[in-house]
Amino acid sequence: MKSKKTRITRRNFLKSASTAGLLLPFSSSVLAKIAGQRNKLVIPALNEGVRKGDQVTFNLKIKTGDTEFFKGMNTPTLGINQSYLGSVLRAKRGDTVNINVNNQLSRISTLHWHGMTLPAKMDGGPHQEIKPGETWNSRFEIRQGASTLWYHSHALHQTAPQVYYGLAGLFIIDDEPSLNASLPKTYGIDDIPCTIQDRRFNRDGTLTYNTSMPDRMMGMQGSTILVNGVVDPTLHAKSTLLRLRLHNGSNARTYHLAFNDKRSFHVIASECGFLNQPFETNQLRLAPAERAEILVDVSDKKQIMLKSLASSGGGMGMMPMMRMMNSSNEMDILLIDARNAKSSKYQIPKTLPKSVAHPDPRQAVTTRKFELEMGMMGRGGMMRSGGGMFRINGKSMNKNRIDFQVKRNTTEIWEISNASPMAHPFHVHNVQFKVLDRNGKRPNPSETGLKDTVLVGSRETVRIVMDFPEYSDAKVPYMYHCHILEHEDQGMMGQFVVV
Ligand SMILES: [Cu+2]
Repeated sequence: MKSKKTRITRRNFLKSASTAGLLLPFSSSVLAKIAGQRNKLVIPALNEGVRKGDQVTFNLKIKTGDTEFFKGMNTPTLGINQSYLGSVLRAKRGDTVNINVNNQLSRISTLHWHGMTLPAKMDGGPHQEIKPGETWNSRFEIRQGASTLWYHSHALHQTAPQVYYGLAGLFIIDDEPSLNASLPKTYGIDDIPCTIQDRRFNRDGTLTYNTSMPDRMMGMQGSTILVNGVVDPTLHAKSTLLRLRLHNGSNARTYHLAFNDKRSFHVIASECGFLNQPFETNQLRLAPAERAEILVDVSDKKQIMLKSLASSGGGMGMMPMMRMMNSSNEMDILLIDARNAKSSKYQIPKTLPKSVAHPDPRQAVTTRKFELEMGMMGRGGMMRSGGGMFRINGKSMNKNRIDFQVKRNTTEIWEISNASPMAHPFHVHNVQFKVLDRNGKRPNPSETGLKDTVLVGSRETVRIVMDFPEYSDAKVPYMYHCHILEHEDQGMMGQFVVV
């Protein structure tokens, strides 16, 4: 990915978005032929802010840009301090971060710190709109453990297109146990951020975002995979033991990750922290907004392809048409070329750092129920009148409606049921939760760490438990929502306050 200094005006950006529908999308293989070769994986710039003791200041600019995904073609994009996506922010538990976000777009935007525990007015959700030209200041103390969080636009009804065009980046949190751990931790060398996205391009290299009916129903998916904004990426491994921070930054696509030679790898962390111990597997499901850290042993110094396996769009029994739309073919994600890798001083550890206590379901004071619904039919096949196509507990998002109150410093169990014919990744702001069970069964070991997003399959009920921290604000709410961004924008979102 190369970026040009050329300023792209809002008019150009809008024009490319609006004419997109007139152009036929290219398949990724055709574009790969144009590119003629694989591209080096870009490691996003690391932004550790300006530090004075434990006070860290970040200055971020949301702006339009021009990105060369394909040789000789400029794609109008959005980015944070760069043309597409943002640099990787990094801070430590105990730091107070002071983030200035300047919006250089000619439309409203926001930046939400996804996975972060913080006061509601610092969250960067739909209630912290940044008007064109204005700067929003977000200041909070980092109180949670080591984790790979991210940040992205959360503008009401505009999140999906803004993230699609590039408003997202990673936010890494360190703590003493993680910094002292015997794990690969040299950024860009053996500790590699990987933001995985799928996009749809036109023949002229512009991005397509013309959501048709199926795109609105299933969420926007594309046939071209980007990792850190790079098409057909190759990671030239410098070490024989790699720690990949996998991040699904896609609007709607769930990946079923595996290597082409079926080699096993070790999952060491989920969204908000380390697992109790490394979990060995050869396949990992990653829904939109989910993250996982994995260790991959490439000491055989081969070239291996990280792929997403074909999926059947499971659980779509009642709607064959939608099942067809939702099923996905096998896709190449990232080629790892380990032929020149140097021997790592690390090995797969037996144990992992213990950063923070996990919530205890025995402490729960309340169990709340959430029903995810889409389409015209509500529960029991009753036709819905009003309320929109995408709902939680029968209601579409309304910025002026607070759905419920939570008491600070308490523990709650949330029971999320999905009556719709497709899976939805459910995300809760401000908390790190633990998955208790799926339809009464224990979750997969890769889901036993702290999380902020959980995929709820069709006709599945998932129970999660979480501690609500001490922050309270009777007026400014936190969000809970589906992280298929088109669903979120169309109303599959609600609001709670902590008092
Ligand atoms: Cu959804």
